[in-house]
Formats: sequence, C-alpha cells, structure tokens
Amino acid sequence: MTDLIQYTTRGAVGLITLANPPVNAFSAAVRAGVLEALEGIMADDALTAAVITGSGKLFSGGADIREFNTPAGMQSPNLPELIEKTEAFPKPVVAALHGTAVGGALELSMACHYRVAAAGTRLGLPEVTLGIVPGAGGTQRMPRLVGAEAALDLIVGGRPIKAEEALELGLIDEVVESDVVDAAVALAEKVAAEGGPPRRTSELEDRVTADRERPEIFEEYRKKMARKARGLESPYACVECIEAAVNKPFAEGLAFERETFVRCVESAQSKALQHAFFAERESGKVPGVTKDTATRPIERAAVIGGGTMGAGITMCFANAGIPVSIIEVAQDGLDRAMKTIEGTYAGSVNRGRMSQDAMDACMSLITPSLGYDAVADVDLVVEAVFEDMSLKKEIFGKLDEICAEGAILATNTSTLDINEIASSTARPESVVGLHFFSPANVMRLLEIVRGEATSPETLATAMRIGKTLRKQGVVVGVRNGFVANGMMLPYIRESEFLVEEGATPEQVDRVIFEFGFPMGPFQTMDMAGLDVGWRIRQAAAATRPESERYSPVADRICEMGRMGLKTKAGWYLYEEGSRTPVPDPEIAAMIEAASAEQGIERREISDQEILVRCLYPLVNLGAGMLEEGVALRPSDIDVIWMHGFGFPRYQGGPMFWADQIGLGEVHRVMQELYEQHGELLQPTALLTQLAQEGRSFGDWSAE
Ligand code: 3H9
Repeated sequence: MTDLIQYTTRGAVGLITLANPPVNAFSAAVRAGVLEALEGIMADDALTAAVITGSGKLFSGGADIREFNTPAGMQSPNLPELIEKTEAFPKPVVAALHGTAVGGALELSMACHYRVAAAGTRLGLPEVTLGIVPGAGGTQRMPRLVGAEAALDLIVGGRPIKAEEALELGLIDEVVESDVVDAAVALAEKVAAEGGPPRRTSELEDRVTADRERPEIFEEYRKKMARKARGLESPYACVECIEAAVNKPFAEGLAFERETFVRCVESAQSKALQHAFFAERESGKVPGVTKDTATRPIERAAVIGGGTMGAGITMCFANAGIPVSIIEVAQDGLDRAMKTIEGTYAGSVNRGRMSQDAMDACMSLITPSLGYDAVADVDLVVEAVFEDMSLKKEIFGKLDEICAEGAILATNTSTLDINEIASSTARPESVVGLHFFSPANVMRLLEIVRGEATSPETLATAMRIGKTLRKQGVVVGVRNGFVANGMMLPYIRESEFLVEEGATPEQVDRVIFEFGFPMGPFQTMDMAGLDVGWRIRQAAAATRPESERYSPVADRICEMGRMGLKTKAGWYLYEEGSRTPVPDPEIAAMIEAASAEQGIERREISDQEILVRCLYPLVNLGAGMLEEGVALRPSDIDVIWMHGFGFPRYQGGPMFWADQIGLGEVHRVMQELYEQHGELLQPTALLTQLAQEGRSFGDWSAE
C-alpha cells in the first residue's frame, strides 16, 4: 500500500489515516490507498467497521487541485467513485475530523455513515471559490443533511463553518473535546454492535421532500446573491445543482452535478481562480528566506502618525491582539486619531459586524502616546506620516537612537525611496517597507518592500507579521510607487488620455466595471480623493520631460476645489448621502475644451479600445518590473492587482489574463499603440522577447 495512507486496527475497527502532507489532499495515490484499505477491511471478517481520519494538523483540504484537468485526476478510483464505494460499504464507516475538512474531504465525510469532529474543526465546501461546484456528491448530500437553505449558504457562500455550528445544522453527529479518533472508534463499535444496514445520506429524503414544497427559495437566493456573484458562473451552477438535489432522484441529481462539475472545471473562470489560489500561496516564497530564517516575535508595536493610514494600521494590530501605541506629536492630532479609531469600531458595532466586547478588547490594546518614548520597548514600529523625505529621515534617525536592538523599523511610504530612508539609521538591515492600502484596516494587500540592505530576518519577520495581521503580503523591490501604485500610473494616464480623445469618464468606467472591476478609474479617483494624485503629480512635475504627453484635466478639476466624493464633486457629482456618481456636463465641457486646446480631434472610441488602452499598458509595465526584478514573479503582480485594486479574480490578475489572450497579440497591439501615441506606450523588452518566442509569463516564471 502507498505510504500516503497509514493503516492499523483498533480492536474490531480498521483505522485508515490520510498521510499526504501538507494538507492530505486526495491525490490519485491517496484515493487508491483508501480504497485498498476499505477492501482489506471488507475482506477481514474480524473487522466490523472502519474509521477514516487524517494525520497532522488537519483531516484534509479535499481533492488535489493540481490534478484538475490532468489524467491523474481521473485515475481510478476517481473521487466520486471512491465516495460512492464508501457510502455503499456494508460495514459502518465513521469519519473522524479535526482541523479542517473541506471540499472533497467533506464530501467523503458526508458519504461516511457517521461523522465525529473535534471541537473547532472547520468544515466547508469552498469549491465555488475555485470556479467549480463540489463534484463528488457534495451538492446532493449536503441538502439531505442540512436542508436546501443551509446548503445554499454553505455551498454558494463557500465559507467554512465550525464543528459546533455544523452539529446544530445536522451536518455532523458529534463534537468532542476528547481525542476524536477514540470517539470515532467508540461510535463505530457501537453502531456495528447494533447491527442493521449503515445509515446512507443519499437515502435521507425528509429534508429534500420538505424543500420541494418551497421552490421559491432558489429564485429568492439567486436575487440575494446577484451583487456578490456578478460576472461569476460557478455560484449559479451551485444553485442549479442544489435545486436538482431537491427535485430529482439522488442518482439523477448526482449525474447532473457531475456534468456541471466537468463543464466548470474546464472553464476559463475556473482556471483563473485556480491560478489565483496558487498565486496567493506562491507569493509567500521569497529567495533568501526559508522556513529556518529567524524571525523576531512581535509582542508590542507602535505606529507613528495618527492620520487616516496611521489610524487604520493601528487598528490592524489591535484586531490581531497585539498591543500597539499610536504616536503623534501634538495632543489634538492624537485626540483626532483616537476619535477616528473609536468611530470606525463603533460603526462596525452598529452594523452588527463586531460585538461591543470585541471593540472594547481592541480599544484596550491601543495606547495613545505623545512623543517617542513609547517606541523604546516595541518590537516593530510602522511610520505612517505624510510623504516628506526629510521628515521621514528625521523620524528614522530618532527611531535608531531609541528603539531596542533588532526592532523592525518599517515605513508605510507609498512613493519614497526606502534605501534613502534606511540610510538615516545605523541599522539599514532592520528597515523594511510595509505599504498598506487604504483603508488599512479593511484592504488585504500589504506590499512588503525589501530595501537593498534589508536582512532576511527583517523580511521574514515582516512576512510573518503580514500573516498575523491577516493581510495578503507580497514582497516587492524599491521603485517609484513600488509595484501596485507604479502600475496604476499607466492605467490612470491612459484612461485620462481616452477621455481627451473622445470617450467619456462614464464610458471608461462602464467598460472597466463590465470587465469585472468593482468600479472604473474615474470613480476610483473620486473615492480616493483627487488631491492625492494631484500632490504626487506636483512632486513629479519637475522631472517630467517637456515633450511627454500630459492631461491637465485632473489637475483642473482638483484646482476647482472638487476633490471627489468627499467634496461631493470630482470627475462626477454626488448627491448628499449618495456614493452614486452622476455625470456632470461641466466636466464634459471642460474635457472637450482640453481636447480642443491640445488640437485633439475627438472621435468615437470603442469599448474594446478602452479595455485594451487601459489594461495592456499596465501589463507592459508589469513586464518591465519583472525585468527590473522589482516584482519577483508575474503571479505576484496578479495578487497585487486582485487584492489592491479589485482586478476581477475570475480573470486571474493582469499577467494571467494577458497570457490567456496570448502575448503575441498583446505585443502586436502595444506596438500599434506605440506607433500611434508615442513612447509612453513602447513595448518593454520582456514583453517583446516573450511575444517573439511564442511564450507566456507563466512559462517565463516556471524557468
Ligand atoms: C475539491 O475538493 C473538488 C471536489 O469537489 C470534486 C473533485 C472531483 N490541493 O493554504 P496553505 C497546498 S476542490 C492541492 O498555505 P493552510 C497549497 O498550495 C478542493 N494543493 O495551508 C500549499 O502548497 P505550497 C476544495 C493544496 O494550512 C500547501 O498546500 N478544497 C490544496 O493555511 C499549504 O496550503 C479547497 O478549496 C489542495 N486541495 O490552509 C481547499 N490545498 O506549500 C483549498 C492546499 O506548495 N485549501 N494545497 O505553497 C485551503 O483552503 C487551505 O490550503 C487549507 C489549509 C485550509 C486546507
């Protein structure tokens, strides 16, 4: 038998243990091993029952996603076959669950005759997040155990629940604080001694019969999920499968689920979502940092600066249970920061997203501090003052004097050179960038900026702190705007040029929204506040070549005092209390005047041109950043765009998306754009090379 399965007996019970680290995925060898063990138990008259469990910290993460669309995935027994055989097994089979049991692992458990879980086990069917439906009976057995409504929430929502909730719903039979395998063996012995045929989930009809009387629940659910599921195929496919579970006999429902699974797993969306899953995990692997690299435990932190960013970052630490001091130089600034924090938490409590107790616990971890004394005993400082190099250097000089040896000195700068900031200390190896995105307590992306001198230990600690704060950390190098904001530049610039050439802000925003972003560039600028971009452009004005094309419209809007949503006017107008952008004829006239001034003859611009002009240049620049080594791999750029700017996950991020189009085509269009619009759109060397060689970013990255 494979060594990915351990097999032993406990009295008259055969114990099958999954042993395929790190997550006991059901690879071909594991599936074959479980079946072989079951057959052994069948053949042995001394054994009356079976228990299936997992080794290590979890039961199993489900099917092996890397086997999707490969021959290994279909190798007999495939997962549906194994699961059918488990349910049909004549001796009782009990699942002993701990840690996590998701996807195919929960599907197998639901086909076991009984399920026992250790307290706190997480159970769920997250397949929808990979663009598929559960494909091994999950959509058919779940409604039979918990009813259609709960099954919709669990399968379409894709969110795992704790064992205690699962017990209440009827998904499992027992939750134990004691050893789960002992409890499962005891249950297996008991049901075997009682005799009679095993209880088979596929034969449970009460729940689905009752749900058949309420067909409206499916239409209601589709309406309820519409906003969240915009653009996605698999949530709707999940609903159809659950509907089939309610309305069709088990075998027919199962066949329908299978067909749906096969269609989904081959879809472009599923491939993109699988890419996103692996890309997120890949981003945690960084040259020079291994799992043996020492990290500094972060027991106390401090944040310097109580503006919007500083307040948000402070909340991130408190939310993670880390005591944190927020430092300002003047009392009124400090009071304002604490008011912002308290107000944000209170908003969450009012909306029912947080309990008052949790808010109180977070507030008790935050210490408002005047001056720098509080940094003396912290393990990590995050500086979040405004973007002024001399101020930052002064602060880092002070930190160098006061902070304990080995403390991590981080800056939240979004534009400044971290190497220069580090040079104001005698310990540049301890300096790193922790670039949060606004609002910092909400946005998941964290750019971890590695300076020239940043040590592996500092970087490893920064990566670990990212995880503790539940952020999606991505390590990047030093460059103006790093990767995220740097790549935002051509996206914004081209959208502004497009409106000068004949498009309207609302047309550009519609095209980008329809592509799957939560909003287009003009609405994004209004949300962020137009003064932010204005300040950055003013700072860059001196170094901008005279000959370079520059759209003055955004500056003019800003100089009219229209700062976006916060002033109820920017690229759009906003009615009191509303975030819905309303096109403004005054802005349309202003744009037309700017076109005329520059001698640009306005023309009809197609939606396709908008999409290509907004997105190809950022892919092109992404390639440039790979060449420079500022981004480590194309998939890191994808993660940054998905988590930082809402690039639709089902498109897989810009670099994956470009690969699907084909880099030959992307390059051809870039070349045309370059010839029409000049050097800002010149194809980068890496894009050109890959296009000529018929390769993709994925190939390049795999080298
Ligand atoms: C399914 O079951 C289909 C069926 O319905 C039908 C089939 C016919 N496969 O996340 P981590 C890797 S669909 C392959 O950092 P954690 C992961 O890439 C499946 N590999 O660990 C990483 O590799 P590396 C439905 C997998 O402890 C390593 O394991 N299941 C799989 O933070 C550690 O991962 C899901 O969607 C997999 N299934 O969290 C669950 N899972 O070290 C997906 C993980 O090389 N998995 N890897 O970078 C998870 O949600 C989390 O991994 C889990 C553990 C919660 C299990």
